Amino acid sequence: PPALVWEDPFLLEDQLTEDERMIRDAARAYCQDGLASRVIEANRKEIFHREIMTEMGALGLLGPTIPEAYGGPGVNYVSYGLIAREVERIDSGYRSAMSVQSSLVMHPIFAYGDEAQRKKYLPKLASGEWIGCFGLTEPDHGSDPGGMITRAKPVDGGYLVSGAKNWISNSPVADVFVVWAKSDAHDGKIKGFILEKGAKGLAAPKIEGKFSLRASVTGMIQMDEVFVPEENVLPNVAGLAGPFGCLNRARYGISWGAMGAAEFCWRAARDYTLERKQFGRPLAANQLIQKKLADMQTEIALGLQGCLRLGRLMDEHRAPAELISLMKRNNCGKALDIARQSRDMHGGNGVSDEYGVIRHVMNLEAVNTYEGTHDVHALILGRTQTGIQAFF
Ligand code: TGC
Ligand code: FAD
Repeated sequence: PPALVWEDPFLLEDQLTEDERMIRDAARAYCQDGLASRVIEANRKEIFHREIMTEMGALGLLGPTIPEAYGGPGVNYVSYGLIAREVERIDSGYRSAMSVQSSLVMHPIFAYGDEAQRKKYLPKLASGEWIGCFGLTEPDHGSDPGGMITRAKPVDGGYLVSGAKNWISNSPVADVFVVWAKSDAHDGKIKGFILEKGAKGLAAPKIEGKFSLRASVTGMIQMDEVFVPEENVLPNVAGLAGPFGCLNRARYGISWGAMGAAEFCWRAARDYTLERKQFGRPLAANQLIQKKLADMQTEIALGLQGCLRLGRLMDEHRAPAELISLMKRNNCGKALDIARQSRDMHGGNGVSDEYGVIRHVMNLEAVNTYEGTHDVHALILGRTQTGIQAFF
């Protein structure tokens, strides 16, 4: 019988096209050579290295699915997922900065914007010259964004937007803010507004004391009657379907990304326990250790296979939102478990940032919470199979 390739039990590699492998290899090379060396300092000192965005832009990692006419490379969703996996293998904070830019800022401008908006914003976001952020969550409305209180009131030539958004990736360094607000001119429906840095009444203070995703910057968006001209309203969407159309794509990328982080932790646990001797033999010689390695291998292999299938369905426009919830929920939860186990298997060294796993544990706590918490995705899945709404 054929031998198992322990690193890749389902031979995922065989299921990728040559183009997909090339894109993955280019992303991997940049991540291993360009990102890995900066991440310990970035995490320790909470530094967001701004130039990472222009480096990623130059390689076509920002807005990978956006067509070339708007500055993107126009690759498929499987490739986007493979990129997210490589970036998050290094750090979820870097993947966060990238996926907000790609799925939550470029995607809505591309999908819901008009031609002038696409031409104005997308090329500069694709190159990383501009950084974008996405404001949906509010201090009092996280899992229930439909309850938001941010409002847009019509005035001559545009709108005055007032309200506050909380826990917004990239906001303190953002040039472009995609903000979701209830619009008085649209029967109170949620509309997307593009705000620009420097607008009067707009502030984006950093959230201090964040012990997760420290290599990515997170802040608030405070808006006090910020004037937004009519041409900066996203014309082609209204209602929660707008932000959720973006979240579907970001959640999909996170499913792959979380597996990248999990793979790092699994491989680190294997290497460490093979190397480290206690009681006169390698830790890896113990049954308890091998069981943990087997569990990690199994969950990662299944998780990646699920991601690939979901990516193929996305590329065929056949992916239901609830399937994205299933993968986001499963892979984030499993990655967090794997990171915690790996941390444990590293003993005392596991709490040192030199080994990387404690950073992944800290990061994955936020990844398991944002873009819909683990439990909120369970409620989405429960609703689909019972027909019963259990949110309230
Ligand atoms: P519900 O009644 O379910 O739906 C309201 C309207 O929205 C539509 N919709 C979707 N459309 C497309 N894709 C989806 N996944 C959709 N989910 C809902 C739905 O069809 C309906 O449309 P319409 O036209 O009929 O009005 O709404 P609900 O208020 O009961 O919502 C409940 C719930 C839990 C599903 C939802 O609100 C939810 O998913 N909550 C989680 C919130 C969340 O994910 N926030 C993310 C903020 S952004 C972020 O975290 C970025 S971190 C990024 C990083 O740094 O990487
Ligand atoms: P809550 O909604 O208050 O939830 C608290 C707890 O209650 C959770 O365990 C949840 O599962 C549970 N819960 C909630 N409702 C129910 C229910 N009906 N039944 C059972 N349990 C329930 N948002 C953005 O808009 N843009 C961003 O760029 C962004 N970036 C982020 C970056 C970071 C680092 C973090 C931490 C968050 C970010 N978020 C962003 C916000 C994120 O999406 C929210 O934190 C998330 O949706 C959860 O909302 P909440 O924090 O208000 O928690």
